[in-house]
Amino acid sequence: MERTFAIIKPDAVERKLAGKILDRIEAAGFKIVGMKKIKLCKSRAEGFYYVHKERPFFNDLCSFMSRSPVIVLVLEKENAIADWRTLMGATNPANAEPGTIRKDFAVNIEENSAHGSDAPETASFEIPYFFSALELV
Ligand code: IDP
Ligand code: MG
Repeated sequence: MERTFAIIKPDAVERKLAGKILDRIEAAGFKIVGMKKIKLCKSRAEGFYYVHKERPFFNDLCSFMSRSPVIVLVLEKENAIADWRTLMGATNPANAEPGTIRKDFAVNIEENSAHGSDAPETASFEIPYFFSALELV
């Protein structure tokens, strides 16, 4: 079993798409082991995305991620990291496969509805950034 970290981003929560995305997560065989709705402040978003701090979109990205609530999740299944990225689709919805979350719901390359860890080391940073062990059940 593997765990990954996911976010239903502000654009999706604002448009009341959280239920549809959670339905896809469960239908794909993920177990939701952690879930909460939170509002990021700008500095917490900056800490989360620190690997992108030199990128030109960093400031806009952190403003977007902190403008309204998100739903943070820990998802468990075999091959969870790769399978969640497949279910989300490509970063840019214009390049995402049909039937993926980003193809169906994303507004654009920034407001792309969902986040997923890209590797085990990333998940090991991202999960404890938002959850204590006691919150994972
Ligand atoms: P990922 O979310 O598919 O792993 P990353 O390259 O890690 O993509 O980028 C993190 C987030 O930054 C993206 O999900 C998206 O919200 C935003 N982003 C990535 N590239 C761009 C860009 O070229 N312009 C604006 N925002 C971007
Ligand atoms: Mg990424």
